[in-house]
Amino acid sequence: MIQTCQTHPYMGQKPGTSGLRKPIKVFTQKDYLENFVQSIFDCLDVPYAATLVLGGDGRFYNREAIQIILRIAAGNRVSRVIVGQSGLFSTPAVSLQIRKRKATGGIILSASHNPGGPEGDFGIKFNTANGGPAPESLTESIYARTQKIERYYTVVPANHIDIDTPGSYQLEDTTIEVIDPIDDYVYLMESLFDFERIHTLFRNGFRMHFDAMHAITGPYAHAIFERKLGAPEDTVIHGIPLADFGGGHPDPNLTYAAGLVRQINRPEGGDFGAASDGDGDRNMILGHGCFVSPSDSLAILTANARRIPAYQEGLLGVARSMPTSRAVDRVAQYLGIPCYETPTGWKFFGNLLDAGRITLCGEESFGTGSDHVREKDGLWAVLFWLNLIAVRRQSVSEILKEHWLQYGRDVYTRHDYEAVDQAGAETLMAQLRERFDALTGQNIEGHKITNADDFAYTDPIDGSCVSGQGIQLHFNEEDARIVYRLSGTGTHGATLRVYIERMESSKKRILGNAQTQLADLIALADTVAGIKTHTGRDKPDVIT
Ligand code: VG1
Ligand code: CO
Repeated sequence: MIQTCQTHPYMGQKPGTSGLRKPIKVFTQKDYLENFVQSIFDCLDVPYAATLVLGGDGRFYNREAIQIILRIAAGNRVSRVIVGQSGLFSTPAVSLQIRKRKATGGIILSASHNPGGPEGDFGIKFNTANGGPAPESLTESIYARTQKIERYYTVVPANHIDIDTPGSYQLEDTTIEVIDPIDDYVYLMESLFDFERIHTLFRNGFRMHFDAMHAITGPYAHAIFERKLGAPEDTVIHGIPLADFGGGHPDPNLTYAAGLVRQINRPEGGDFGAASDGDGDRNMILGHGCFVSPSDSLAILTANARRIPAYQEGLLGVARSMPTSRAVDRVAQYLGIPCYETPTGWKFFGNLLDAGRITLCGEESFGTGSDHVREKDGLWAVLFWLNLIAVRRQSVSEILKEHWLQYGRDVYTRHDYEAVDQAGAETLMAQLRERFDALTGQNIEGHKITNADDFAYTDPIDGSCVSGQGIQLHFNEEDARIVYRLSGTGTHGATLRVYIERMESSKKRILGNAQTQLADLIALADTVAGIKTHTGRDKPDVIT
């Protein structure tokens, strides 16, 4: 029943920061998905000997895509495919299954925080045997393959596998195992954190709201917080995964999860709020009347790791992506452990984790994780915070405040200009690059640019190099920095991200509002780069 189908390459099947993401209308074109998946198999050494893990965040087209991929896997005589029941798996849960089953890799169907539904986005990501996102070298090979592809292998007739019922199925030579996507993940979390202590916290009346944003973490969160940890039944909100995420934008930040923020900040709103994104790898942490920036969260988890069962022996080292604030660097220095600075994207942490150089890592974009899997992990971060609160018996804002008083505060903000004109955004970046020499040493409105560069990275483990990862203006005299980069996950025009930070150690100012504290640098970011001129926007779409 295996058939060879002729096909033609599509231009532009180039994976970005995290897999291939396109509007659903692009993905559903004839053979578009087939081409990309066959290109993955063409880049695997021995596809027929492979075990693959497969699942997605449940967005529109998830179910159809699963069936297509199963047939192509069978067409390529892949030995075994492990599928999450109903085609569902969170990104960290896929990472876990790949590692647990010693699989060759996994395919994740998600465009993460991008909206879904018939007008939204779809995405596909390949993870390798360590459970982490494919490195650049592999995504480049897959992309090169998509440019030449002339055929794919599939199974005809197009029999459907019953992915809703756990069990074992056969499609030609391929065994398909449909498994519960949640149990193993819950078990892993129990092995890392003190569930007994968190249970006691809830028993004593601690109130939390977790916003699953109608995305993949709903069922995981019900199982963990309400059933395992005894939190009240209304703890998880928007807990039913929907193909269009209820029309929302499943991105846990102050703009797209504003409802949760309002809820927590009401007088009786609760002690703790958290949210995750489309595919369950991001997290937002809120206390009553308080927001923990992801950069601060990484620093606080690092400083407190020894209080958590899984990390009580201490940390081997930590890493952060370049635009993430330097808060964690200060903690690493205090602890005397190495701290690495990597380009944006989780794939760059993989080698450091595999080589045992780091235990924790994170990004400013609401991503935090550890060596327990090879993806960032939203629920893991929430459980870490709960465990910490249970041990320290303090509120989120007390923990945050104490941290700042000890280490100083890297006051931080990110301004996103979404879906702006591509050419304008590229000109902005190009003009900055041309002016590094001229900018260095310049004093603009009382701020001295001590150095300007375009971030480049050499992987300390395999020596691979990447460049052009974002423009940094350093203001060393005031311990400040402005970073400009273009997003690699958007699907419309360009998205400009501007990251601004400055160290504040004056006790009087340490608790101030970030937008106010950084107002001078925010204005300077526009003066230097001409954001308004090049994007035509006078304010960002999202401020975090
Ligand atoms: C964004 C974030 C980056 C993150 C990536 C994938 O990329 O900035 O830190 O790793 O999304 O996250 P970009 O190129 O748009 O800035 V996820 O949760 O969308 O897989
Ligand atoms: Co995500």
